[in-house]
Amino acid sequence: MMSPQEVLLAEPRGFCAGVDRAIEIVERALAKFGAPIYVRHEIVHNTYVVNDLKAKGAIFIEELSDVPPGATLIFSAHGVSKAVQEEAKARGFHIFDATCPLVSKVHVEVAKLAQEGYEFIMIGHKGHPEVEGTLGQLDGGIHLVEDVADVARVQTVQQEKLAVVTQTTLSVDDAAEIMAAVRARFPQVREPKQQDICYATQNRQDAVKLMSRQVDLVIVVGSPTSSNSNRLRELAERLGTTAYMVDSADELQPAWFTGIARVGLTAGASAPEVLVAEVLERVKALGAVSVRTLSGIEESIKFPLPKGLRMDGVAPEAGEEA
Ligand code: 2E7
Ligand code: F3S
Repeated sequence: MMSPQEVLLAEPRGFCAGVDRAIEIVERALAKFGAPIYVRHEIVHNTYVVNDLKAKGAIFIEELSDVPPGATLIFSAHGVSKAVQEEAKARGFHIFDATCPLVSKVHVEVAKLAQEGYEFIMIGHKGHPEVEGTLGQLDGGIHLVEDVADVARVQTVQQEKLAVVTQTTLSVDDAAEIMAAVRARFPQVREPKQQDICYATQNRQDAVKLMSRQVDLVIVVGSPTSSNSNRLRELAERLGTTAYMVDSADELQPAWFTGIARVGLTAGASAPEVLVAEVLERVKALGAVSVRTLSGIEESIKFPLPKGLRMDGVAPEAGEEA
């Protein structure tokens, strides 16, 4: 019986700039203000990250009524609706916003075009916190479509000023197909200048496409709630390669590797590299003797921290309180 011989690592994989920043915001808030620090929703959709921050004194909540008066509150990387933002302000919390700047950019675009009288179609997954946050930038006027069939069902008030926005972590291929259906039904629709699917989603999907062709099995490290991680697993499977998503190395089942020579390994944007290393060790223990990284696009993007958390532990920045 064949056991795994080689592991191919996808590149890029794992943390994106928005996740780096969001986790850093919670860690710096803990260091600067002390525990507890309240976080609305999982800061990013990863069990390990959330448990690690819980151990350091973060408390994750969904309802603002569970946050005590005067507390420090952080919004997750996925963003929040105007209603949540306003309620948090009204309750007087000390707020830090860990919304990914690429999500905030979509929020700003929605607000700007709404001012000009636009109505919207949003391509996204119902119930996902990013989608709730973006839909909640306006009091209605954004029609959510999840697939091509939904496009036919949209009932707009007018069609002269109609714009499309999307969730940042969609399948690039699905989004293109849905976008084509939107364009076919509403030829005058305004599309985002640069698509809303973020660079990290695009790059991780491109890397999985390249890798899938060269392996017999793909393992994606990611939590079940992580949209972008699910898309990576789904993409490999659609390309005809068996693929599993695991939250940690413990979930790997030796039976998956029976008759498999090459294993491809990647991680969603919210999955830490330490988990990838643990999975890699486990696959090596099952027999893999060589490990190779499939070099891909290099990511250098970094997002600045919010004002008030930009200290480096030595001296405050100019104009900032110690
Ligand atoms: C925020 C946004 O936390 P994630 O797994 O989130 P998704 O949206 O993929 O479920 O990954 C990082 C992240 C991605 N997009 C955070 Cl808007
Ligand atoms: Fe932002 Fe994309 Fe990461 S939206 S949080 S850079 S996956």
